Amino acid sequence: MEHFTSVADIGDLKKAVAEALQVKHDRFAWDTLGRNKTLVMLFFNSSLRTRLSTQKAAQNLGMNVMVLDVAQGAWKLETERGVIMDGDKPEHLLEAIPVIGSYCDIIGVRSFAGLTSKADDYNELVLSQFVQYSRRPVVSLESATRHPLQSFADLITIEEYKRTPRPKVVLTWAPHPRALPQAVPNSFAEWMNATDYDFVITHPHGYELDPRFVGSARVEYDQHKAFEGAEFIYAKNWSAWADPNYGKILSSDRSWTVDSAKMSLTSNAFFMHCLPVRRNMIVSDSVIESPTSIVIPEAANREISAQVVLKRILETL
Ligand code: AN0
Ligand code: CP
Repeated sequence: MEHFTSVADIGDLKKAVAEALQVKHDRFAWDTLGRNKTLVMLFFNSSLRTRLSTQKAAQNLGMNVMVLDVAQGAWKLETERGVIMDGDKPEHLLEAIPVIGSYCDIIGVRSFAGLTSKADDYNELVLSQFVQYSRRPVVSLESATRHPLQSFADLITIEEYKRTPRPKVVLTWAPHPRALPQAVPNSFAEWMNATDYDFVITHPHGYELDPRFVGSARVEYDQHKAFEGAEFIYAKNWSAWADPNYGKILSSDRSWTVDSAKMSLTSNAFFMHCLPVRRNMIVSDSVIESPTSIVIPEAANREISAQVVLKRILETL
């Protein structure tokens, strides 16, 4: 594996899940593979899970890890090409990227969508510069349009918990007070479309995702109908993608919150969310605390997805 930025980089999903379960069975079996190799993780945005799970995964492989929070202590970085740098950003990505690359063997980058320019976000303005200029394998720690380490962990979790070979998996929009990117739902859709599951997306009108990510998924605007017979409910908020409302909140309708009444329409579905989650906006306390809530094992699998990705990259270095 050269870079890891989308489902296309992981190849055969059955093989990837089998490798993940092998790693999970004995995560220290490759503890010399990363000897004298360094991972730098660069965060333009906050993180709890990605930061800890990816660092843990790298340590399981014997790697050294350095973490830089761009907002705390580093120079503010200009990302646009051709600007006169007379503002508050003293350094350009074009210097910062090769400098960081000179100190490490693999670079992880988290850079969310700005939600102001759809073109910048969907052209992956920041991530693509790391791929182009770092001369190092780049691992997405959530980019403007995708969160593949999350989606891979989600897939592993569904494979562990599914009760039928082709479960009905429902991605549902849910309300949130702040505008959030489409990266998590885009990526989840991309990974689910690469499986043979029965995959359904439900959201209010106006929250249509980019058709390139929706792919062959069924879109059902009636959330109750979508939940019928579901075996997995995957909740997430996202802001609008369609023009002219890109990045905007169109609805904070709490009738879309996932609660026990809605879960009772499902086939005793497991509840999933990538976290962090706002309780009683996205999901009720009773659902997230119920025995069918698998958000904690889902988050735990972030260590496993990251370890498979780092292991595969290390095997090519
Ligand atoms: C981020 C998002 O929605 O993309 C990160 C999720 C992993 N969530 C928030 O900013 C709350
Ligand atoms: N799910 C996830 O990526 O969480 P963090 O934003 O805490 O890393």
